[in-house]
Amino acid sequence: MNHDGHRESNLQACLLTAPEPSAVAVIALAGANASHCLQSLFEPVTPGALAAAKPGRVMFGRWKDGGEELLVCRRSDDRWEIHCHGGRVAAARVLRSLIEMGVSVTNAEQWNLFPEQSGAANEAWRLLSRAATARTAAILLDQARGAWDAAAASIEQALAAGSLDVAREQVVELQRWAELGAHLTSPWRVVLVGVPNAGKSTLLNRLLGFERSVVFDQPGTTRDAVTTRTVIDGWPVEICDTAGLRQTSDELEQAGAELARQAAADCDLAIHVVDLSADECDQLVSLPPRSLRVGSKLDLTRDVPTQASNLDLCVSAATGEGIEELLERIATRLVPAVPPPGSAVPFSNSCREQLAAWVAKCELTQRA
Ligand SMILES: Nc1nc2c(ncn2[C@@H]2O[C@H](COP(=O)(O)OP(=O)(O)OP(=O)(O)O)[C@@H](O)[C@H]2O)c(=O)[nH]1
Ligand SMILES: [Mg+2]
Repeated sequence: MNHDGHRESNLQACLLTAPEPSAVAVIALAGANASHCLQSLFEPVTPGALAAAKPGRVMFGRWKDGGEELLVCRRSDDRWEIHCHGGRVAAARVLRSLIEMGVSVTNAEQWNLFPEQSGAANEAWRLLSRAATARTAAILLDQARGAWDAAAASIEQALAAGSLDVAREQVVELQRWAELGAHLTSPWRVVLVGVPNAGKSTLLNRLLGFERSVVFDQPGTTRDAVTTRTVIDGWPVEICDTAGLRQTSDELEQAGAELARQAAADCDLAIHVVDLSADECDQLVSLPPRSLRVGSKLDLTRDVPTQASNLDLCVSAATGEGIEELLERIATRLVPAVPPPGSAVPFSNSCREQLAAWVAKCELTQRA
């Protein structure tokens, strides 16, 4: 309740910072009566009416419940931010005081940081905190700054004017970046498959630059799917090392092989590791359409390997030969083209739904 005995039902608050403890927590408060509400909860060191504070004004003072010293900042006429200690207790106390005043608390996923901007731009601002690399963040930042909105407006305008060809051209351009847009906050999945002892785990460790997977000279070492996140050419990638595939009656090994097959069927790129020093040719793996066949242990083969004609490239995880090229090949398979800076990229579910609707209107084919 506020001091007049009214619930501040038109006010909303949101914890803008991550719920984990940090140096500072930021809580937004928005609504026509926000200054009034804050006045009854916060006591500025320099006495004065919060309602008279200009946007941009930062005030130091005390939170009445608990007495914590903190800052409040007026962002606009009807928006304030409360910057308190970043521990869970401090942020929870501020939120509790607001709830007791009747303020409703909104999930950060629904909060529009910049109400004057579009829903898509606000969504891009929200997703930015989940971008794993500078490269994906730059693409999201373009969308937050209006790249998607500009493309959307232009397509709607063309459709409204009946210029189907103009709209179609722009929609096709957006379709080009749909897959990239789906990976701005979640990594591409790359899976290493092959027979036991092919050198998958050694290759994983070499690609990562540290010892993640156990390597041993006996076939059947890796029993589980071992997943690790990394960055390749600025793109977030999750690499999965798997159990070797071979005919076996060992149930444990079969379970590992089943996991490997599932991972290979459900990935963005499968790397089939083929041991160049082995006698038999490995035919056990059925690969998804997007795959690379990589010859391993190049250092052990003196002559040009006979299997090399079926392979995309050969590497030695032991010496590092071919590894840079493999990394480049992985990057270009995952992201064959990069949108120029400032391009619109369908980055969220709502963008993808909007794109699908335009595709239908333009009588284009939906891409998977
Ligand atoms: N000389 C040489 N040996 C390698 C290379 N890569 C792997 N090896 C060796 O090959 C053996 C098997 O390597 P792993 O990486 O464990 O093979 P894997 O495919 O993960 O095997 P499983 O987990 O059993 O399926 C080990 O003794 C490695 O040291 C390489 O590039 N050169
Ligand atoms: Mg292994």
